[in-house]
Amino acid sequence: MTVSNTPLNNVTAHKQYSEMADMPSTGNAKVADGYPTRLAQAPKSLTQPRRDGVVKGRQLPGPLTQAQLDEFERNGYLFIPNLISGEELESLCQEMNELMSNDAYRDQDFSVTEPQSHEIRSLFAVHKLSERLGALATDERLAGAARQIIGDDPYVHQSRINYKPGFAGKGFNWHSDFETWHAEDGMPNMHAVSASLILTDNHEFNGPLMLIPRFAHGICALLRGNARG
Ligand SMILES: O=C(O)CCC(=O)C(=O)O
Repeated sequence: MTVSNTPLNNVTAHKQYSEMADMPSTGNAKVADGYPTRLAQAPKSLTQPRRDGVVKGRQLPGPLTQAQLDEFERNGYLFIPNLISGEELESLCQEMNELMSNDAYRDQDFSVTEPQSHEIRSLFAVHKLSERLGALATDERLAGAARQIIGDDPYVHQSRINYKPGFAGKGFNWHSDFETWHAEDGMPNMHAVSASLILTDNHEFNGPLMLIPRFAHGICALLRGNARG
């Protein structure tokens, strides 16, 4: 069910980074940025090593096997076919389509609208716009996997639907999610994981999400003005 009139600011506050057990308070001390980016000049090496562990909660209970955690540790991603199927998949697709056809969501600061067709291309904060999608945030298949990877109770930093029709509309430039969260949201460390639910068929010709194996083991520093498009 879509909660179309949920005010976006009417939400319970989430645990902040500074409150997390493994984030010591710095008081007024200056802390060196472990992942400098958006630089004025090209650094000697554009890639920087990762300073945080990749899989931090191996010992925690959850849906991922040790072999899956190994794969995540090795490649920086894990692909789980058919995680969602049947009626559940149909109802999520229906919810996605209802959200996209809600005129009130066009040209909002939480949506990206295609300039030509005026169709919604991305919707942000969907765990607050939709109860159905919000429930996914606490679904053990996702939250449990996130807990095993980050080694901590997860919360949602950001959620979105990317509609990405094949052959039409704008694409997504190559980017690192962490680089964006670090530079734009102030996320200090790699203490987060992205989960993408692919709800429609993806082929190499209709705009699939493409990942670079082992890229999550480091970060690529960007020059100023060179952020994602
Ligand atoms: O779906 C895509 O191609 C890119 C999605 C993505 O990386 C993002 O929204 O940050």
